[in-house]
Amino acid sequence: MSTLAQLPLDVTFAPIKEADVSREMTTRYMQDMLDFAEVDVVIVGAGPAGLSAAYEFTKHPEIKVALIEASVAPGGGAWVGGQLFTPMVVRKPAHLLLDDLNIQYDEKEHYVVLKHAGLFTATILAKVLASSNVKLFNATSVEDLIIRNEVVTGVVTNWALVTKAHGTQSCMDPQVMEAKVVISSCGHDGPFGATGVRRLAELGMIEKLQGMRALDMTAAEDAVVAKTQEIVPGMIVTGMEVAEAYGTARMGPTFGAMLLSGRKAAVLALQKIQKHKSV
Ligand code: 48N
Repeated sequence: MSTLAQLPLDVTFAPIKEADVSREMTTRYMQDMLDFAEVDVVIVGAGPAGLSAAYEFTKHPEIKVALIEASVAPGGGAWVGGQLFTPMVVRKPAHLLLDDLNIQYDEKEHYVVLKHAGLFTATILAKVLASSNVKLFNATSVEDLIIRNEVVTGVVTNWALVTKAHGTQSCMDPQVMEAKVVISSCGHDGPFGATGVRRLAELGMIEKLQGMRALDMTAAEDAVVAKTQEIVPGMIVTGMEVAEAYGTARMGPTFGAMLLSGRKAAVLALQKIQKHKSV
């Protein structure tokens, strides 16, 4: 029998040793930790901006990327459109990234509407997970940065549940991951909002955060993409973390800037790595 259609409804699974299941998971995860202890790029945060950056890297299999997400479920704010309504609005020309992903949408003159935000998130996540060079470490948080001579050279990680429970035990020390470039896409919201730029401000490496301004869709999306950049040597900021860092307006329930900001962050990181290689 070789297809699901041929499979009877009642089946008998072959016997299995429980320890084998543990060994399969443990060996693969530990191998990933060994293989990704040093990477070309770490992306912190797998919301729409981080996922769009990760998707761009799937087109460059020679670049090793670790995508780190504190939640068990990646996606950030991109599982709903706004106020928990599920359709997603993406303003043109960001629809071209949806075309690249072969995602269907309703087309209007200046924007498109996906029937469910999850259609974007599940599709782009599937592409990232299927890639040979981007590894997702979910349920893992970036607790701090590695900084050498004023240059960001990696991240400090821990299990996200440990990060949230540091007050309960001492010495739950973290892990580390070295990188040529860190892309910070930590968003503006929730318990981990903007953690990358908040840490830079605490360390005095950037001015205090400007904080995102009130909502102005038309101005906000252009500004977030325009200000997606290397905020300090070694770290590129993207997505709504840009608004927190530079005080641009928020855009509310429209996602085009997240998609193109993430893509821009990846291209800037690639240029940085290629420049680094050519010297
Ligand atoms: O969705 P977010 O929060 O962030 P973005 O920038 O990818 O997209 C923003 C978008 O969802 C909006 O907020 C929309 C456009 N609304 C705008 C508005 O005006 O209201 O995703 C960030 C992800 C989350 O999944 C976090 O869990 C994760 O990053 N994260 C982290 N993961 C690991 N370590 C950390 N330190 C960390 N900080 C955040």
